[in-house]
Amino acid sequence: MLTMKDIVREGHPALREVAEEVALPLSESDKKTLSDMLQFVKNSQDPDLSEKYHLRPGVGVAAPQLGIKKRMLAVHFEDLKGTLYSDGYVNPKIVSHSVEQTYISTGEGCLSVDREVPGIVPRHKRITVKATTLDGAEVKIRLKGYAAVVFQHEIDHLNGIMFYDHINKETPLTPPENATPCDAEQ
Ligand code: SB7
Ligand code: NI
Repeated sequence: MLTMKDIVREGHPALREVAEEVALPLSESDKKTLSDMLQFVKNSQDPDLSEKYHLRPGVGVAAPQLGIKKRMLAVHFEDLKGTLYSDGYVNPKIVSHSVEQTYISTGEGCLSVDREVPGIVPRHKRITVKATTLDGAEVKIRLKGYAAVVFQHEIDHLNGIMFYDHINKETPLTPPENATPCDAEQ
């Protein structure tokens, strides 16, 4: 079982490297890693398990956060409409995105960052992602608002990008012109 001990923190090189494409079909060992990642995200949101194992709740995790330089991520969350996103994704690729931006009004955090970094993190409001899921299905998913933000945060980890890289240094709390918060309406 994965715990916070397995999560690498700022300073670990894997968080700043471009992760490698994963060979498909998934090897048994990659499949195990990805299903462990999904279970970790689920456990982190379970009140009993998160307390028992001191897990910080998170909506997703990317392989580089385990020090593994592979293009895999897992998410488990519901969007504001109640649609559940709960799967492992391999070689995800944003194939198109809106010009319009969005952001979470309270900013973002990261399991690999043990400090608060205030500031608006501008994201594409809509994205289309192609990926292969944990069970080997090739999918094309259209995401909007909060769900789009979560996938962009995770896909950034596969490219060595941290959420605070997107915060404007001069005006961290000023939203960009073409951006609306995704947590106000959806
Ligand atoms: C805020 C937090 C996350 C995504 C989008 C907004 C994920 C936090 C957990 N992670 O560090 C996963 O990389
Ligand atoms: Ni993160």
